[in-house]
Amino acid sequence: MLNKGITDLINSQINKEFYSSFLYLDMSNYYYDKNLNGFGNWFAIQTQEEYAHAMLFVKYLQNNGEKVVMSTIAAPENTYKDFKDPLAVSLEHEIYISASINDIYAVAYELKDFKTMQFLDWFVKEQGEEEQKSDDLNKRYDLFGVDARGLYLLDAELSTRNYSAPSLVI
Ligand code: OFO
Repeated sequence: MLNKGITDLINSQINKEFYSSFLYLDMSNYYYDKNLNGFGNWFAIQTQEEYAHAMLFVKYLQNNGEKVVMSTIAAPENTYKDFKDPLAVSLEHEIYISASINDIYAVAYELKDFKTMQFLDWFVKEQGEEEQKSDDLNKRYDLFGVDARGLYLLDAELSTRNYSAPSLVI
């Protein structure tokens, strides 16, 4: 069993993770539509990762005998003004998700819910890596993406990214 406040926050986090998956699929679609298939691939893998995160939170509630409550996933805005825009939006989004996980952590800390804190430790680290990865992509785009040749090479590099399942097993 978990505290009701923690259960509610995790249910809300499940929705945020599914929204993240949805948002990144939208970005992937945007790039495929522009024939930037490497960027499309990079975001398609982000989509898979976010889906896997949502399912880890689902499993955590199930393992603790708590009810999983599904709620409506909002539609992404889908108004990208240029090739850089999804990269900037995704960095902002990762920062928002990190703050959301930190908020759950803070409540678990208050409640001395060490089990949830231990579960969230993986996500705290993962978010640090996600922010760094996204920031790095933004910076590389600024350096190389502004001329056609650089954009072509960066797109080719991003097409080599493969999916690997989360290292957390619960
Ligand atoms: Fe769910 O990993 Fe980032 O957002």
